[in-house]
Amino acid sequence: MNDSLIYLDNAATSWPKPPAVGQAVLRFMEEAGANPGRSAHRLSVEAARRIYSAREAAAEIFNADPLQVAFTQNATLALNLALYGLLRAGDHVITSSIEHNSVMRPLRRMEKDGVEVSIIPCSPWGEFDPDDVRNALQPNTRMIVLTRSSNVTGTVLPIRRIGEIARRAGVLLLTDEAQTAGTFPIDMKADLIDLLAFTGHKGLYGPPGTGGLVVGERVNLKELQPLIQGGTGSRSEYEEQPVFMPDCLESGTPNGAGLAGLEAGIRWVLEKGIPTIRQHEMQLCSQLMDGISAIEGVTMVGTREVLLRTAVVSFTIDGLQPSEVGQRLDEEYGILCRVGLHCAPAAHRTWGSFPAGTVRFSIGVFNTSAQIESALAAIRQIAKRNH
Ligand code: ALA
Repeated sequence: MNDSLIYLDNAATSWPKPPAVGQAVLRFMEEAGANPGRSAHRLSVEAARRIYSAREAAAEIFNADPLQVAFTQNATLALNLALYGLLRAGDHVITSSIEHNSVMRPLRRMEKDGVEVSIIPCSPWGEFDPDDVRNALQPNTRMIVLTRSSNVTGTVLPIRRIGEIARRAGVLLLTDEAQTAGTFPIDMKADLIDLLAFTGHKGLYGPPGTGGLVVGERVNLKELQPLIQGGTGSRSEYEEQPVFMPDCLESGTPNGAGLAGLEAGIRWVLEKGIPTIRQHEMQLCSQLMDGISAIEGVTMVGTREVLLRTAVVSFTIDGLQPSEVGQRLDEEYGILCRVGLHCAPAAHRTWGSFPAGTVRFSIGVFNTSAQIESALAAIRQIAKRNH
């Protein structure tokens, strides 16, 4: 690891990972590298056992049951499985104006195929009124799909209140937890979530290529059309896809080594405790926001209220393109962040930062207060040089 780097791109993927994650990947390859659930020999059984153990860990962190967890390669695939799996022409779906393209692009495509889409606006200050969702309900509304937290500004949406609205209306609630799994308390049952999409490589500190869709009991599996069909190692005598979880959504050889790493990441997060992780990240986030708001010529976007956000801070510097700022931060200061539109043009329109985008710092558990001070000093210098 390069200690001189300051990594502030944890919303894209977390780095570094706890050492246990890489060790678990290697152990899987060396000790259980066979194909799980396919063969009956000891290595295959061991691979299946380790993947089930990862399923238990994922279920624990979201308060679900292990067999409700279908692993995918990322949150995008999980969201696509839920959206394409359940929405049909003539259905209506409600979403927000701060979604990532992993939600917006499938919905825009499905609109062309006859799915009706309502987009509930979030204010530039992060206010999102659950009553607007309630008022948008129609007799043909099938689903509400919402990110829990904007990947651009960290703004958190009131998922539990929307869950209550969805339950009362008999509508499914799908949440995008790409930014919140591992960084924010999530309880599938208490939050009244029916489908929960997560990625493994951000706040859960697993390897890239891991994630999943948690499918709650209100989802009728007979209505959930699998996007991908194929070998599952189960019911091999049938040429039709099984209709039970997780096999209905998990075709083909899984990423066993990655999932072993994901389990290690989740167990590490569980042991540290999400409240402890969140407190650390939000302390640094406050330090960053206080510092940035005191710099002349620098404008932050989104809400400043720490209770209503995750540790993602977006800003612009007068007279400079975000890409120029990002390049200077990297080349001159060794500070790594993400600039531009963050695959979320709708969100940037909401925050008023479209089309140029922003410079985004996203904090992880391994960042320190001293690193935030260095990042602030760098922004001060860049902003000053530009005046
Ligand atoms: N969606 C990820 C991000 O916000 C990749 O950077």
